[in-house]
Amino acid sequence: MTRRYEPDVESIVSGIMQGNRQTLSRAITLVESQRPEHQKRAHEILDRCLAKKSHAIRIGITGSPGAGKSTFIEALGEEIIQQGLTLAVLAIDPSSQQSRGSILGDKARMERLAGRTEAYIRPTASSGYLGGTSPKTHEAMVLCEAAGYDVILVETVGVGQSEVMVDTMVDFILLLMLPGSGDELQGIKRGIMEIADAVAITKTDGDQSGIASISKAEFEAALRMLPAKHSFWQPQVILTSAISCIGISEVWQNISDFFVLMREQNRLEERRSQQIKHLLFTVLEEMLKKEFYSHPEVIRTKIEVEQQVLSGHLSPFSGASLLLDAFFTRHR
Ligand SMILES: Nc1nc2c(ncn2[C@@H]2O[C@H](COP(=O)(O)OP(=O)(O)O)[C@@H](O)[C@H]2O)c(=O)[nH]1
Ligand SMILES: [Mg+2]
Repeated sequence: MTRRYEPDVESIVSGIMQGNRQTLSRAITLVESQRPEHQKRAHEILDRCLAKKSHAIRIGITGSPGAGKSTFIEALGEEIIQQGLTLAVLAIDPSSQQSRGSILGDKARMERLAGRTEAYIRPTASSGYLGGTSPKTHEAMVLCEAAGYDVILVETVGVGQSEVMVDTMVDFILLLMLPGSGDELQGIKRGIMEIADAVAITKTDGDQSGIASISKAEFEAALRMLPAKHSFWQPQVILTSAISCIGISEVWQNISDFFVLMREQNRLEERRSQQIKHLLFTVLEEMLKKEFYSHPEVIRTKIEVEQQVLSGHLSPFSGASLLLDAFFTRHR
């Protein structure tokens, strides 16, 4: 049997830094892999890539399925390229867990962008995380930045909790909302509004334009009620249509204005430091959890403790302590 050729860390890192897309894709696959030998190499690659200073800006594009995120990214991508910049898109689609269809659909939707040398598109299956963003997204972003892309766009589905995760890895969050979705503001969407740096109302073409301006007023009113995310920034509501190319350059201008202010006040670096610290502990917690549940002594004790807790012979607190003891036995 012939072994598949596995390039070493050195050549992967230099491939990424030279902007080789195939190598970049390969490295992202390594980062996403659960296999310990892949993880080890991925970490070595990440260490090397992090050492390279990047000037990239990170933008999260969030909204419900069907809000028009992929189509919008295609239009925004064209605008970004026109400005003489390059971009990487991490398209995360939670529905892709059930079928690969939606991923292929997304790729087809971003066909024009996918054909451009200035753009790199990476559709990613979510690995069981709400909304699809995970620490792996952060790691994939680091790799894209080492490859020299100026703008990183992360597409995520807005489902409550996942926004918090996205907020810890991007600089700017653009929330996409359909015209007439103002009533959603009462429920789950409120949390998303709180972390949005701008709201784009999508698909304001055809007979949607009337409803769209009502929605705009509703969103503006809602945003005014929320606590400020940044003292220097008031989120705007922008009417857009990716298909008729309405408001796209306005959105980009708004994003650019934000980054000018961020840089002027040295806030970008400060935010990045907070994000990297957050990542450290998120990853640490994941590693601990994995270590814990795969520890032979924990596996052995778990069922018994569980039964004792269920039968009322042991409180959940004492049960948890017992499991921790089991975990530490071999380490002591
Ligand atoms: N009329 C109109 N339809 C749009 C626009 N943008 C997206 N769509 C359509 O809305 C549907 C969902 O778009 P998609 O970009 O896949 O949404 P996503 O699930 O948020 O990524 C597709 O059928 C698109 O063709 C737009 O600006 N105007
Ligand atoms: Mg999509």
